Amino acid sequence: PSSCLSMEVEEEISRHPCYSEEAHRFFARMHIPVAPACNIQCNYCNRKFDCVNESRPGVVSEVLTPQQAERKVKGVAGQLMQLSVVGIAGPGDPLANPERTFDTFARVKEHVPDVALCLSTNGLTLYRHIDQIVELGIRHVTITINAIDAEVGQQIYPWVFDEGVRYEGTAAAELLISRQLLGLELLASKGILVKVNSVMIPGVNDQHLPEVSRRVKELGATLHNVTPLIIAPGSQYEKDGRKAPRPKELNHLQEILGRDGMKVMRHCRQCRADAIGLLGQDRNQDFGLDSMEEDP
Ligand code: CLF
Ligand code: SF4
Repeated sequence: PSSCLSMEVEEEISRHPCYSEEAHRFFARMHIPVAPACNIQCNYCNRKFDCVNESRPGVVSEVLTPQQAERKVKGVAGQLMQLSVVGIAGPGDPLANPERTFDTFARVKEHVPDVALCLSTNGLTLYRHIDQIVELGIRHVTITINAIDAEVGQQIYPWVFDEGVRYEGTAAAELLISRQLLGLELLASKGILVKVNSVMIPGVNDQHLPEVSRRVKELGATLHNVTPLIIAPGSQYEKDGRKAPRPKELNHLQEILGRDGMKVMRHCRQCRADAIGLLGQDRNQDFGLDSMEEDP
Protein backbone atom coordinates (compact mmCIF):
# COMPACT_ATOMS: atom_id res chain seq x y z
CA PRO A 1 0.00 0.00 0.00
CA SER A 2 1.19 3.48 -0.84
CA SER A 3 1.13 4.51 2.83
CA CYS A 4 4.25 2.35 3.34
CA LEU A 5 6.27 4.25 0.75
CA SER A 6 8.71 6.95 1.75
CA MET A 7 7.92 10.52 0.80
CA GLU A 8 10.76 10.56 -1.68
CA VAL A 9 9.36 7.53 -3.49
CA GLU A 10 5.83 8.98 -3.40
CA GLU A 11 7.25 12.09 -5.04
CA GLU A 12 8.99 10.05 -7.75
CA ILE A 13 5.81 8.12 -8.48
CA SER A 14 3.72 11.29 -8.58
CA ARG A 15 5.81 12.64 -11.48
CA HIS A 16 5.78 9.47 -13.58
CA PRO A 17 2.90 9.25 -16.07
CA CYS A 18 2.85 5.44 -16.05
CA TYR A 19 3.36 4.79 -12.33
CA SER A 20 0.70 7.33 -11.36
CA GLU A 21 -2.66 7.62 -13.07
CA GLU A 22 -3.00 11.20 -11.80
CA ALA A 23 0.43 12.16 -13.21
CA HIS A 24 -0.44 11.10 -16.73
CA ARG A 25 -2.64 14.15 -17.19
CA PHE A 26 0.23 16.54 -16.48
CA PHE A 27 3.53 14.83 -17.19
CA ALA A 28 4.90 13.62 -20.50
CA ARG A 29 7.26 10.82 -21.40
CA MET A 30 9.64 10.53 -24.28
CA HIS A 31 10.90 7.22 -25.64
CA ILE A 32 14.19 7.07 -27.50
CA PRO A 33 14.43 4.16 -29.94
CA VAL A 34 18.12 3.25 -29.67
CA ALA A 35 17.87 -0.53 -29.16
CA PRO A 36 17.19 -2.57 -32.31
CA ALA A 37 18.29 -6.11 -31.31
CA CYS A 38 16.43 -8.67 -29.21
CA ASN A 39 17.65 -11.84 -27.48
CA ILE A 40 14.39 -13.80 -27.21
CA GLN A 41 11.40 -14.58 -29.42
CA CYS A 42 7.84 -13.96 -28.32
CA ASN A 43 5.04 -15.64 -30.27
CA TYR A 44 3.11 -12.36 -30.54
CA CYS A 45 6.04 -10.48 -32.07
CA ASN A 46 7.20 -9.91 -35.60
CA ARG A 47 10.71 -8.52 -35.50
CA LYS A 48 10.07 -6.18 -38.41
CA PHE A 49 8.10 -4.03 -35.96
CA ASP A 50 8.56 -2.51 -32.48
CA CYS A 51 8.84 -4.71 -29.37
CA VAL A 52 5.29 -5.63 -28.40
CA ASN A 53 6.11 -5.87 -24.69
CA GLU A 54 5.58 -2.15 -24.28
CA SER A 55 4.14 -1.05 -27.55
CA ARG A 56 1.65 -1.60 -30.29
CA PRO A 57 2.54 -4.16 -32.89
CA GLY A 58 2.74 -3.12 -36.48
CA VAL A 59 4.53 0.18 -35.93
CA VAL A 60 8.12 0.78 -36.93
CA SER A 61 10.27 3.24 -35.03
CA GLU A 62 13.35 4.54 -36.73
CA VAL A 63 16.45 3.63 -34.71
CA LEU A 64 18.60 6.51 -33.45
CA THR A 65 22.27 6.41 -32.47
CA PRO A 66 23.10 7.50 -28.90
CA GLN A 67 24.44 10.76 -30.37
CA GLN A 68 21.22 11.44 -32.25
CA ALA A 69 19.22 10.48 -29.18
CA GLU A 70 21.14 12.99 -27.07
CA ARG A 71 20.44 15.74 -29.58
CA LYS A 72 16.79 14.84 -29.72
CA VAL A 73 16.31 14.69 -25.94
CA LYS A 74 17.97 18.09 -25.52
CA GLY A 75 15.71 19.55 -28.18
CA VAL A 76 12.51 18.01 -26.83
CA ALA A 77 13.34 18.93 -23.21
CA GLY A 78 13.69 22.55 -24.32
CA GLN A 79 10.30 22.58 -26.01
CA LEU A 80 8.11 20.21 -24.01
CA MET A 81 7.79 21.64 -20.52
CA GLN A 82 5.72 18.69 -19.23
CA LEU A 83 8.55 16.22 -19.96
CA SER A 84 9.32 14.29 -16.77
CA VAL A 85 10.51 10.87 -17.99
CA VAL A 86 12.88 9.66 -20.70
CA GLY A 87 12.52 5.95 -21.39
CA ILE A 88 14.19 3.33 -23.54
CA ALA A 89 11.76 0.60 -24.56
CA GLY A 90 12.88 -0.65 -27.93
CA PRO A 91 12.31 -1.14 -30.75
CA GLY A 92 13.98 -4.41 -29.59
CA ASP A 93 15.12 -5.19 -26.05
CA PRO A 94 17.18 -2.38 -24.48
CA LEU A 95 19.39 -4.85 -22.58
CA ALA A 96 20.14 -6.84 -25.72
CA ASN A 97 21.83 -3.56 -26.78
CA PRO A 98 23.52 -2.63 -23.50
CA GLU A 99 26.25 -0.34 -24.90
CA ARG A 100 23.81 1.76 -26.89
CA THR A 101 21.25 1.85 -24.09
CA PHE A 102 23.61 2.82 -21.27
CA ASP A 103 25.58 5.24 -23.44
CA THR A 104 22.28 6.97 -24.21
CA PHE A 105 21.15 7.08 -20.56
CA ALA A 106 24.55 8.49 -19.53
CA ARG A 107 24.21 11.26 -22.11
CA VAL A 108 20.69 12.12 -20.99
CA LYS A 109 21.75 12.14 -17.34
CA GLU A 110 24.62 14.50 -18.14
CA HIS A 111 22.77 16.92 -20.41
CA VAL A 112 19.17 16.79 -19.17
CA PRO A 113 19.59 15.91 -15.48
CA ASP A 114 16.10 16.87 -14.34
CA VAL A 115 14.20 14.04 -16.08
CA ALA A 116 13.68 10.59 -14.57
CA LEU A 117 15.18 7.67 -16.49
CA CYS A 118 13.02 4.65 -17.30
CA LEU A 119 13.98 1.29 -18.77
CA SER A 120 11.79 -1.49 -20.12
CA THR A 121 13.14 -5.00 -20.72
CA ASN A 122 12.26 -8.65 -21.15
CA GLY A 123 14.62 -9.23 -18.21
CA LEU A 124 16.82 -11.96 -19.69
CA THR A 125 20.13 -10.21 -18.94
CA LEU A 126 18.87 -7.80 -16.30
CA TYR A 127 20.85 -9.35 -13.42
CA ARG A 128 24.12 -8.45 -15.19
CA HIS A 129 23.27 -4.75 -15.30
CA ILE A 130 22.05 -3.99 -11.78
CA ASP A 131 25.13 -1.97 -10.75
CA GLN A 132 25.03 0.10 -13.92
CA ILE A 133 21.33 0.82 -13.43
CA VAL A 134 21.97 1.97 -9.86
CA GLU A 135 25.00 4.08 -10.83
CA LEU A 136 23.15 5.86 -13.60
CA GLY A 137 20.30 6.65 -11.24
CA ILE A 138 17.70 4.79 -13.31
CA ARG A 139 14.83 4.66 -10.83
CA HIS A 140 12.13 2.98 -12.92
CA VAL A 141 12.47 -0.41 -14.57
CA THR A 142 9.73 -2.41 -16.28
CA ILE A 143 10.09 -6.16 -16.76
CA THR A 144 7.64 -7.97 -19.02
CA ILE A 145 6.74 -11.20 -17.21
CA ASN A 146 4.02 -13.22 -18.91
CA ALA A 147 4.42 -16.44 -16.91
CA ILE A 148 6.23 -17.86 -13.88
CA ASP A 149 5.58 -21.46 -14.91
CA ALA A 150 7.72 -22.88 -17.73
CA GLU A 151 4.82 -24.99 -19.03
CA VAL A 152 2.91 -21.76 -19.69
CA GLY A 153 6.05 -19.91 -20.76
CA GLN A 154 6.92 -22.40 -23.47
CA GLN A 155 3.67 -21.52 -25.25
CA ILE A 156 4.83 -17.90 -25.37
CA TYR A 157 8.59 -18.10 -26.03
CA PRO A 158 9.84 -20.47 -28.74
CA TRP A 159 13.48 -19.58 -28.04
CA VAL A 160 15.86 -17.58 -25.91
CA PHE A 161 19.45 -16.70 -26.82
CA ASP A 162 22.06 -16.11 -24.13
CA GLU A 163 25.87 -16.07 -24.21
CA GLY A 164 26.06 -17.91 -27.52
CA VAL A 165 23.55 -20.63 -26.58
CA ARG A 166 20.08 -20.99 -28.05
CA TYR A 167 17.51 -22.52 -25.68
CA GLU A 168 14.18 -23.94 -26.80
CA GLY A 169 11.05 -25.46 -25.24
CA THR A 170 10.71 -25.49 -21.47
CA ALA A 171 14.47 -24.85 -21.05
CA ALA A 172 14.04 -21.49 -22.79
CA ALA A 173 11.07 -20.53 -20.63
CA GLU A 174 12.77 -21.74 -17.44
CA LEU A 175 15.87 -19.69 -18.12
CA LEU A 176 13.92 -16.55 -18.99
CA ILE A 177 11.58 -16.81 -16.01
CA SER A 178 14.37 -17.45 -13.51
CA ARG A 179 16.29 -14.44 -14.85
CA GLN A 180 13.23 -12.19 -14.75
CA LEU A 181 12.46 -13.05 -11.13
CA LEU A 182 16.13 -12.71 -10.13
CA GLY A 183 16.37 -9.31 -11.82
CA LEU A 184 13.20 -8.15 -10.12
CA GLU A 185 14.39 -9.23 -6.70
CA LEU A 186 17.79 -7.59 -7.12
CA LEU A 187 16.33 -4.30 -8.32
CA ALA A 188 13.72 -4.19 -5.58
CA SER A 189 16.41 -4.81 -2.97
CA LYS A 190 18.17 -1.67 -4.27
CA GLY A 191 15.00 0.37 -3.88
CA ILE A 192 14.37 0.69 -7.62
CA LEU A 193 10.71 0.99 -8.59
CA VAL A 194 9.88 -2.06 -10.66
CA LYS A 195 6.74 -2.29 -12.75
CA VAL A 196 5.80 -5.64 -14.22
CA ASN A 197 4.06 -5.75 -17.59
CA SER A 198 2.15 -8.87 -18.61
CA VAL A 199 0.49 -9.49 -21.93
CA MET A 200 -2.89 -11.18 -21.42
CA ILE A 201 -3.07 -14.08 -23.86
CA PRO A 202 -6.45 -15.86 -23.77
CA GLY A 203 -6.06 -19.62 -23.59
CA VAL A 204 -2.38 -19.35 -22.65
CA ASN A 205 -1.79 -17.24 -19.52
CA ASP A 206 -5.10 -15.56 -18.67
CA GLN A 207 -5.84 -17.99 -15.80
CA HIS A 208 -2.20 -17.91 -14.69
CA LEU A 209 -1.71 -14.14 -14.33
CA PRO A 210 -3.14 -13.87 -10.78
CA GLU A 211 -0.37 -16.25 -9.69
CA VAL A 212 2.19 -14.14 -11.57
CA SER A 213 0.88 -11.03 -9.86
CA ARG A 214 1.11 -12.52 -6.36
CA ARG A 215 4.67 -13.73 -6.96
CA VAL A 216 6.01 -10.47 -8.38
CA LYS A 217 4.40 -8.56 -5.53
CA GLU A 218 6.19 -10.83 -3.04
CA LEU A 219 9.45 -10.12 -4.81
CA GLY A 220 8.96 -6.37 -4.55
CA ALA A 221 7.20 -5.15 -7.72
CA THR A 222 5.51 -1.76 -7.23
CA LEU A 223 2.92 -1.99 -9.96
CA HIS A 224 1.39 -4.52 -12.37
CA ASN A 225 0.34 -3.54 -15.87
CA VAL A 226 -1.63 -6.15 -17.79
CA THR A 227 -2.03 -5.24 -21.44
CA PRO A 228 -4.29 -6.97 -23.95
CA LEU A 229 -2.63 -9.17 -26.53
CA ILE A 230 -2.42 -7.36 -29.84
CA ILE A 231 -1.11 -9.76 -32.41
CA ALA A 232 1.63 -8.49 -34.70
CA PRO A 233 1.00 -9.19 -38.39
CA GLY A 234 3.11 -12.17 -39.44
CA SER A 235 3.63 -13.40 -35.86
CA GLN A 236 3.22 -17.01 -34.74
CA TYR A 237 0.04 -16.18 -32.83
CA GLU A 238 -1.47 -14.73 -35.98
CA LYS A 239 -0.79 -18.02 -37.75
CA ASP A 240 -2.25 -19.91 -34.77
CA GLY A 241 -5.43 -17.83 -34.99
CA ARG A 242 -5.13 -16.53 -31.41
CA LYS A 243 -7.48 -13.77 -30.37
CA ALA A 244 -7.12 -10.68 -28.22
CA PRO A 245 -9.08 -10.65 -24.95
CA ARG A 246 -12.32 -8.68 -24.89
CA PRO A 247 -12.14 -5.43 -22.86
CA LYS A 248 -14.54 -7.01 -20.34
CA GLU A 249 -12.19 -9.95 -19.81
CA LEU A 250 -9.22 -7.63 -19.28
CA ASN A 251 -11.17 -5.49 -16.78
CA HIS A 252 -12.24 -8.58 -14.90
CA LEU A 253 -8.66 -9.83 -14.63
CA GLN A 254 -7.46 -6.41 -13.47
CA GLU A 255 -10.11 -6.47 -10.76
CA ILE A 256 -8.96 -9.88 -9.55
CA LEU A 257 -5.33 -8.70 -9.38
CA GLY A 258 -6.35 -5.58 -7.49
CA ARG A 259 -8.23 -7.69 -4.93
CA ASP A 260 -5.00 -9.54 -4.17
CA GLY A 261 -3.57 -6.21 -3.03
CA MET A 262 -1.44 -5.44 -6.07
CA LYS A 263 -1.45 -1.92 -7.46
CA VAL A 264 -2.78 -2.33 -11.00
CA MET A 265 -2.09 0.07 -13.85
CA ARG A 266 -5.19 0.68 -15.96
CA HIS A 267 -4.21 3.64 -18.11
CA CYS A 268 -1.48 2.11 -20.30
CA ARG A 269 -1.67 3.28 -23.92
CA GLN A 270 0.76 0.76 -25.39
CA CYS A 271 3.16 3.38 -26.64
CA ARG A 272 5.51 3.21 -29.59
CA ALA A 273 9.26 2.91 -28.98
CA ASP A 274 9.60 6.52 -30.21
CA ALA A 275 6.51 8.06 -28.55
CA ILE A 276 6.74 11.64 -27.26
CA GLY A 277 4.17 13.56 -25.23
CA LEU A 278 1.43 12.82 -22.74
CA LEU A 279 0.38 9.14 -22.72
CA GLY A 280 -1.74 8.49 -25.77
CA GLN A 281 0.04 11.20 -27.70
CA ASP A 282 2.54 10.42 -30.42
CA ARG A 283 4.16 13.74 -31.05
CA ASN A 284 7.32 12.32 -32.53
CA GLN A 285 6.52 14.01 -35.85
CA ASP A 286 6.54 17.41 -34.12
CA PHE A 287 10.12 16.88 -33.02
CA GLY A 288 12.04 15.88 -36.14
CA LEU A 289 15.78 15.45 -35.69
CA ASP A 290 16.32 17.90 -38.54
CA SER A 291 14.73 20.65 -36.49
CA MET A 292 17.09 20.03 -33.55
CA GLU A 293 20.19 22.15 -33.24
CA GLU A 294 23.43 20.56 -34.32
CA ASP A 295 26.06 20.24 -31.65
CA PRO A 296 28.40 23.24 -31.66
FE1 CLF B 1 7.89 4.49 -21.21
FE2 CLF B 1 7.19 2.28 -20.09
FE3 CLF B 1 8.74 3.96 -18.82
FE4 CLF B 1 6.20 4.50 -19.22
S1 CLF B 1 5.58 3.64 -21.27
S2 CLF B 1 9.26 2.87 -20.68
S3 CLF B 1 7.00 2.85 -17.97
S4 CLF B 1 7.94 5.88 -19.59
FE5 CLF B 1 3.59 3.52 -19.94
FE6 CLF B 1 3.50 3.45 -22.51
FE7 CLF B 1 2.11 1.70 -21.11
FE8 CLF B 1 4.69 1.54 -21.19
S5 CLF B 1 1.79 3.88 -21.15
S6 CLF B 1 3.41 1.29 -22.93
S7 CLF B 1 3.44 1.40 -19.38
FE1 SF4 C 1 9.64 -8.99 -29.84
FE2 SF4 C 1 9.96 -7.56 -27.62
FE3 SF4 C 1 9.50 -10.21 -27.46
FE4 SF4 C 1 11.85 -9.30 -28.34
S1 SF4 C 1 11.01 -9.06 -26.26
S2 SF4 C 1 10.63 -10.93 -29.28
S3 SF4 C 1 11.24 -7.46 -29.52
S4 SF4 C 1 8.08 -8.65 -28.24
